[in-house]
Amino acid sequence: MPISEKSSATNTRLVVKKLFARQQHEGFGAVVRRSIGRFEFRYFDPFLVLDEFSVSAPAGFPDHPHRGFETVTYMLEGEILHEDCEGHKGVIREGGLQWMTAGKGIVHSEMPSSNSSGITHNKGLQLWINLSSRQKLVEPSYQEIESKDIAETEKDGVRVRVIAGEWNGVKSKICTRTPTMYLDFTLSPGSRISQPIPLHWNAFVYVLQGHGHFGDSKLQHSAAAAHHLLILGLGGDMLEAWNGSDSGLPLRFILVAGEPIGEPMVQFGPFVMNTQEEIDETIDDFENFRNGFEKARHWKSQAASALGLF
Ligand code: FJE
Ligand code: FE
Repeated sequence: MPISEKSSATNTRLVVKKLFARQQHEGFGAVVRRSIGRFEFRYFDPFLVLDEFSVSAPAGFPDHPHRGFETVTYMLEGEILHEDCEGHKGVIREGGLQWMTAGKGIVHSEMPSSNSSGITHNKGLQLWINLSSRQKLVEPSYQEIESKDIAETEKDGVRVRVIAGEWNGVKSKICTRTPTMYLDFTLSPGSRISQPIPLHWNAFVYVLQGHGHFGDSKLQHSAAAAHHLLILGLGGDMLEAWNGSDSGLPLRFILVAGEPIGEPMVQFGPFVMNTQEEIDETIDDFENFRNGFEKARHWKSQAASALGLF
């Protein structure tokens, strides 16, 4: 093979699966569009769930536990108040991010804040990322970033917000336990990207707004609009995406990639472990307030108390 041909050989990843995320009810009167984690698409190692959620007070996700993974909540509109049984509390505002490592155990509530009563829709994305067996029982921790502190750049009609990883030398402050890249792109009409993706990582696109084309502009590509999940095949290290709309609307999507953990996964609702035995232990720990769930014994969130829940 001539050297020039060899050195220019990058493989573009193609879309191998496309799913539309329908609305479903979850939590307490909340609406989610679940793409990863639904019956037909249980697990995309290391990703367990991707929900595009919408909540209007008094609905939300009152007191519930987690163990064995991380939740990443990225607000698109409005805000969410979170409180946990360890006394950690805060508001995730529009454009802001909470990266929560549940680890050995967290019980928390995620509800629209009371001063958001005028906001009819509090919308965002919640991604559940699995942890390797070595990290499942780490101490819980949080990384929180306000919108103004999220790394953002703009070039040739492309705006990128770097949630995790790096783009063109712009780095996110988030430290990922399971190696993850999470980018929020907005492409103005006519603009395009050629985006490197680590070779063996599982990767997907979720479209938030507008109409885009994804894949290889010469070989094969897929068109998609809002609420569609596109799974990218392996065997490539690049994604091409472009906004070919004549509508004049921007195209907004997230591109997420993660290093597969490659271990057995057993999920029971908000508990994700490696074996059924560990799930049984987890249920036992939760019911008896042990091994990470101690503080949940006498705890009830202010949000749940205010609503008279439980
Ligand atoms: C959960 C049902 C749930 N998606 N998106 C069962 F609704 C939840 C849960 C959420 C959630 C919370 C936010 Cl803020 C956003 C979400 C599901 O809390 F954890 C279980 N087990
Ligand atoms: Fe939660």
